[in-house]
Amino acid sequence: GAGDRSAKAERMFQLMDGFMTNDPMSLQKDILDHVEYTVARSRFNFDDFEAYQGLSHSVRDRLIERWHDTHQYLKRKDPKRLYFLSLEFLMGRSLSNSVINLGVRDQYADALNQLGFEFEVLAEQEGDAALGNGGLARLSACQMDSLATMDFPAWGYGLRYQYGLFRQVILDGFQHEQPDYWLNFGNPWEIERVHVSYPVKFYGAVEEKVLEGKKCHVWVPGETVEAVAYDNPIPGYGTRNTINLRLWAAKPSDQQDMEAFNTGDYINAVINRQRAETISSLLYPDDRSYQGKELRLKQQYFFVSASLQDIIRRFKDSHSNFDDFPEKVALQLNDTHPSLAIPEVMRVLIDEEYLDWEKAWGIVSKIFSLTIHAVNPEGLEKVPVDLLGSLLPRHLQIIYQINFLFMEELKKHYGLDYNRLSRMSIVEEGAVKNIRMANLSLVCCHTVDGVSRLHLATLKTRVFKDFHEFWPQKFQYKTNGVTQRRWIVVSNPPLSGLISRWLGTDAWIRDMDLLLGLRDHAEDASLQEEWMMVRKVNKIRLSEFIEAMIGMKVSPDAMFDVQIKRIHEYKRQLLNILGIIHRYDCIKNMKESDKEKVVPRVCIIGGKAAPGYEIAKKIIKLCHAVGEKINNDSDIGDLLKLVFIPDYNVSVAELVIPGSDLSQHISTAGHEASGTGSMKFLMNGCLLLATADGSTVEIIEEIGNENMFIFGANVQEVTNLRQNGLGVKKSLQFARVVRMVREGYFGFKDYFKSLCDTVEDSSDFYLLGNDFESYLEAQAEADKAFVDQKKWTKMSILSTAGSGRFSSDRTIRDYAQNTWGIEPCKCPS
Ligand code: 8GP
Repeated sequence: GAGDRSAKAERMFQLMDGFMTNDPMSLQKDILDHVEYTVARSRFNFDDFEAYQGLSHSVRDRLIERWHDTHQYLKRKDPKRLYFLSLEFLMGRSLSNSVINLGVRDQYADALNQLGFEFEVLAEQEGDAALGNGGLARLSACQMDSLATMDFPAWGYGLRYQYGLFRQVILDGFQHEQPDYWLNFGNPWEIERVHVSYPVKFYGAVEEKVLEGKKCHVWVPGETVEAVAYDNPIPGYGTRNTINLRLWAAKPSDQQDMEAFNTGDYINAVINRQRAETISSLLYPDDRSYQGKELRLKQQYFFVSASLQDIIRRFKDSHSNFDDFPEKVALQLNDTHPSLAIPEVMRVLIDEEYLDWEKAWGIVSKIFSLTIHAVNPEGLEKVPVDLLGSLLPRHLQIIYQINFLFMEELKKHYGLDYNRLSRMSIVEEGAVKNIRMANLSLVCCHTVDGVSRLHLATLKTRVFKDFHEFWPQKFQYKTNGVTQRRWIVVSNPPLSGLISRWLGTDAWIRDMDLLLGLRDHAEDASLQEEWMMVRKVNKIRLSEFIEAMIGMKVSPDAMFDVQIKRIHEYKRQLLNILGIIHRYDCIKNMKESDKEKVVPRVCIIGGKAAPGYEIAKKIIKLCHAVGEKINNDSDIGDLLKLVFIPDYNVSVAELVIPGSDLSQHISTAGHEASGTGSMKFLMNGCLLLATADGSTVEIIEEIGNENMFIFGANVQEVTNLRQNGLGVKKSLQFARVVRMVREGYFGFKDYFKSLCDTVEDSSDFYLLGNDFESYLEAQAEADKAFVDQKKWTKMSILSTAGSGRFSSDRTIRDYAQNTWGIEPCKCPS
C-alpha cells in the first residue's frame, strides 16, 4: 500500500542522500571498484587501458547523476526545448573534457597519482569518437558544449554509426582507407537505453480509407526496423546542467514479417532480419558532395523518424493537443540532411493525430529552422523522385502537396513566370526527376542561417537568390564559433593557466569577451616572456609527437607553419605545396652566405581526402613526394622540412594547434562558408595566413590586418577574374614550380599530370596562379615578423585577446534569441 511505498521512497532517499563526493579517497575507491566490478580485472593487477576504463566509468557515474537531475528539473519546468538534428557529431575524446567541465580534473589527477598513475597517460588511452567528417560535424560538437554550459534546455539527435570516419593510412605516400570500428573496446561515455526504442517504417504502399466520413491515408510499410537509443551525457562547464546527445542504432524489429518465418526458411529469415543493422553501420565519408544513395536516404529517415517519435512522445506526456507545440518545440536542421523531418511531422500530425492540412502546416511552418553549411549550388542535396517514392511513398505525396501549394502562392505573386517557378520548385524536372531538399527546407523553415556574414551574402545573391527575393526576412547569419573549453582549457593547459593569472580570473572560460583584457598587457615584457615559454613548451610537445608518429626530428626553434583540414581543391593545399617548392628552389639556388638569413621552417600538412576524390588523393601524394626530396637534401638541412601528419582527427588537432606559429586558411575567396579551424588557432595565439574568405573577414575586423598575413583576390576580384577568363595574372615563378612537378622533379610524372592540368592555363578554376605572387609576399612578411620575436609575440597575444567573438557561446546565444526562442533553465546545485 501507500505506507509501503513511502517507506521504500524514504529508504531510497537515505541511500541516495547527497551527491557523489570528490575527495581523493572516494575517487580512488570508485576507480578501483570499477576496475574490479565493471572491467572485471583484479585491483592488484591492471594496465593503463584498464585503469582508463575504471577511471572513465567513475567519471561517467558523476555525469549520469547530473544528467538525471537536469532531466528531472526540466521535466518539472517544461520550458521550450531545442532539438538539434544532425547526421554528424565529431566529439573526439571525452575524458579530459568531462573532468574539466565537471570541475574535478585536479582531484582525479591527485587520486590517480596516489595509485601510481598519471592522468595524461591514461587520457591518451582513449580513442576518438569520429561520427562526422569535418567542419560541420565538429561545429555540432562545439555547439553542444555551449548549449550545456549556458543552461539551455536542448537535446542533440543523431546516428550511432558502428564505423566512424575511416582511418587514414599512408603507404608510399598514398592514402589508404581503413575502417574505424570504434566500439570494439567498449564506449564508457554512452548509456544504452534498451527500453527507449521506436519502430521505423520503410517501403510499402499508401492506402486511402474513409474514417468517420474523412479521407485518411494509411501507410502500410514493407519493412520495419527498430531504433534503439544510446545516450551521451554532455556536461556544461561551471554548471550542474548536463544535456543529452541521443544517438540511434538500428536493430531488427520484432514487428517484422511473421510471414518470412512461417514459410519455413528460418535461416534466411534470421539473416534478413540481421540486415536491419546496416542502416546505422557507417558514416558516409564524402564531405560536401552528395550522391543519391538508398542507404544514405534510409539513414536520414531512420534518425529523423526515431527522433520525432521521441520528441512527440515527450510533448504528449504533458499536453493533450498540439496547440502549444510551437511554444514548446524548436527543431534545428543542421544542413539539409535531416530535412525529411518536415514531411514526417506533417505525416504524423495528419495521418496519426488527425489534424487537417492547414492546422498541421500552421504548426510545421513555426517550428523548423535551418543552417546551411555549403557554398555552391552543386553541393545541395537532391534525391531522385523514384528512390524517395519507393522508400517513403507517403512522404513523396506530402512533398508534392507542399510544392503544389507553394507554386500556387508563387503564381499569385509573380504570375506565370515559368523560369522562376521551375528554379524555385521543390521538384526538379529533367531526365531524372529530383526532390531538391534545400528548396523543401526553404519553403518550410521560418529561418535560414548562413555561417558567416560573407556566406549569407553569397546565399542571398547567388545560391538562393530567388528565395531571398521572395522571403527576405527568412535569411540571417550566425557566424560560427568554437568552444574555448576544449580548444584552450583542455588542449592547452599552460596557456589557459597563463591567461587566468594575467586576467586575475578564470571567468573567461564562460565569458570569452574578457580576453580583451590581455590587450593592455600585449607589450608587457614579462607577459611576453611567459607567453613565449608556453609556446615553446607546446612546440616541444608537438615535435615529440611528430617524431613518434613518423620518425622525423624537427627543431622547435623553427617556425611551425601548419595547414590541417579536409583536403579539397578549394582549400588549396596545392597552393601551399607549390609555395614550399618555391621556397626549396630558392634555398637550393642560394649562396651559402645568404642561407643564414633564411628563417627555418617546419611545414606541417594534415587532412583526409574523400575515398573517391582522385585529385585530393594526388595532392596527398604530391606532399609526400616533395617532402621526400626536401627532407633528404643535405643542401637544405634544417632550413626547411615538410611533414605530413597521417590520420588527422580531433585529438591530433588538440596537440597540433597549440604548437603552431603560423596557420594557413587559404581557400579561394567565396568558397569557404565560414571556417572554424582558424578560430582555434587564433585562440591559441597562432598567427593566421589567410585569404579574405568566410569568417576570416570578421577575424580581420576583430584583430586588425596588421596582426595577420592576408593575401589574394577577394570575392569581387574572383568574380571578375572568372568573368574575364581565368589565369590572367600568372607569374614566371608559378610556371616554374608547376613545371618542376610536371617534368618529374619529384617523380611520378604521369601520376601528377592531371593535377598540374587543374592549375594551368584556362582551367585554373581556383585561381592558384593568380594568387601565387601575393601568397609568396605574405609568406615573406611572415618570415620578417618571425625574426623579431618581440613583435611576433605581441601579435600572438593580440590574436588570443581578439578571439572572444569566435566562441560558440556567442553563436549559441544568438541562435537562442533570434532563431529558436529558448531561454536558459538552470538546474539548482
Ligand atoms: C563546413 C564548411 O565548409 C565550413 O566552411 C564551415 O566552417 C563548417 O561547415 C561549419 O559551418 N561544411 C561541411 O563540413 C560540410 O558541408 N560537410 C559535409 C558533410 C556534409
